[in-house]
Amino acid sequence: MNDTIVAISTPKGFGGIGVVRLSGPTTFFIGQKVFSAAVEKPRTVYSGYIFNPDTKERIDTGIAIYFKAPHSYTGEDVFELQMHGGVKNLELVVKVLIQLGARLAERGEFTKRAFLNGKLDLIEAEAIIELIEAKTEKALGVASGRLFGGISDKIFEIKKRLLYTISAIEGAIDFPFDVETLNADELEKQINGVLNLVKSLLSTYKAGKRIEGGVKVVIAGRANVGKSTLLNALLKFDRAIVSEIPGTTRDTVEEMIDFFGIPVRLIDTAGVRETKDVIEALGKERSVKAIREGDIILFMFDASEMLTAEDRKFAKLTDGKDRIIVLNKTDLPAKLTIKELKNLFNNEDIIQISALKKKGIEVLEQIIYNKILPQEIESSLITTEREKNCLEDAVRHLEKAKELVGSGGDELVSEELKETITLLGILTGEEVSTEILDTIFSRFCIGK
Ligand SMILES: Nc1nc2c(ncn2[C@@H]2O[C@H](COP(=O)(O)OP(=O)(O)O)[C@@H](O)[C@H]2O)c(=O)[nH]1
Ligand SMILES: [Mg+2]
Repeated sequence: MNDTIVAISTPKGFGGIGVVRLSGPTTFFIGQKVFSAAVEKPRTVYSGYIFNPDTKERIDTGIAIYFKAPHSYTGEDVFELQMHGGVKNLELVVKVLIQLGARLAERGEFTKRAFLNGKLDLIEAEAIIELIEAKTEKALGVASGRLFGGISDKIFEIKKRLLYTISAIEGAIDFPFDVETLNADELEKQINGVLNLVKSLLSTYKAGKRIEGGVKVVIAGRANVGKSTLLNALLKFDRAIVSEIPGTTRDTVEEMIDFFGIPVRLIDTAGVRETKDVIEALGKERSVKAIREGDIILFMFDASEMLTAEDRKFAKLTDGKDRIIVLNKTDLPAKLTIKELKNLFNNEDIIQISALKKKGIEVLEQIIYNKILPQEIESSLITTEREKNCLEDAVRHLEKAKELVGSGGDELVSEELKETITLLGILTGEEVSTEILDTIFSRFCIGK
């Protein structure tokens, strides 16, 4: 990190304020060169104008703040120029700073430097992007919990307990007469304690992923059962085209909604109908894909019609998925009863609605919510697959360690516990590879 990076840190567009940020060794030298007032002290606001030192051309007025290493976001020298929130003025200032020797920052490079300088761990760094991208208040809450160390503290506690156990085992191995040995029962108890902590963290993944990443709820069923009508009822405004002619929903229609705090992508699929119509066939393919990729399927039936072969085809398509059976058009005389459906879908949630008359929608919403988040959510959740994989590997090593207790090979137990510590180190980023780092920080925007 021996070069100085620069980027516009505010979103591209017109706004009240725009910020250009520099970080790296020559930051102060370069920043001061383009700013009219002498920036004498760090962490102090100076007002002045920004200019091109070569041409003496004034670009904008604004304020400058200098953060001296290590007391900055990145842990390096940082210089911030706050100007008017235009596009061209900010771009020109960046151009001038690049001419003075700075380099345009890569995506997430400021945060990457902060991580590499120990300002935050990898979980906290990832929480920053989750916070920026949060689509609902619940998602924001999860991201802030992680940013403020909710997960990192738990990992630290787990590591501390593992180190204690390892030192007890190894002390007993190296100094058998001086150190009280841990008997097998005590050792197993300690490993179990850690195992439970890791497992409880792991169990937060489904909720964490769903709240942070969102949930795909797919409305499926044969043509004309009322899928588009239900989509509109759930969206609370008319979005999809509703028509009496079967097969009018040609494509999948998607809409992102804030579903009681959870970012939900609602997807209305076209009916899977045997047809020569090319567009409809295309829609059909997409709907099969949507069902496959959906987290939760609302599988709809028409109460005013007998079951058809097509309904049964859908039953196959949605089998094994997390689904809710929805019996629609219950305002019409019944030809398909809930009893018949119950026989077909034993032990599954079946709910009766009238999408058109908006009856039963609130109950359906409650059931969808419970399907998305079956348990009360905890305060600290893991949200990424990377975290999940690390913790799953940790569980495997801890279970192996437990098996080895009492076999006389305490060194082997200790080895497994050390492996667990390594995995936790990967999780918080102490032992992480550059490839993983690059993948994580490339998700960020430039200037962050
Ligand atoms: N009576 C009644 N008609 C409905 C209901 N839901 C949908 N419909 C009608 O059924 C027809 C097909 O609905 P649509 O939403 O386009 O079905 P899709 O093909 O599954 O998307 C339209 O004429 C809707 O007005 C309902 O609950 N009751
Ligand atoms: Mg439709």
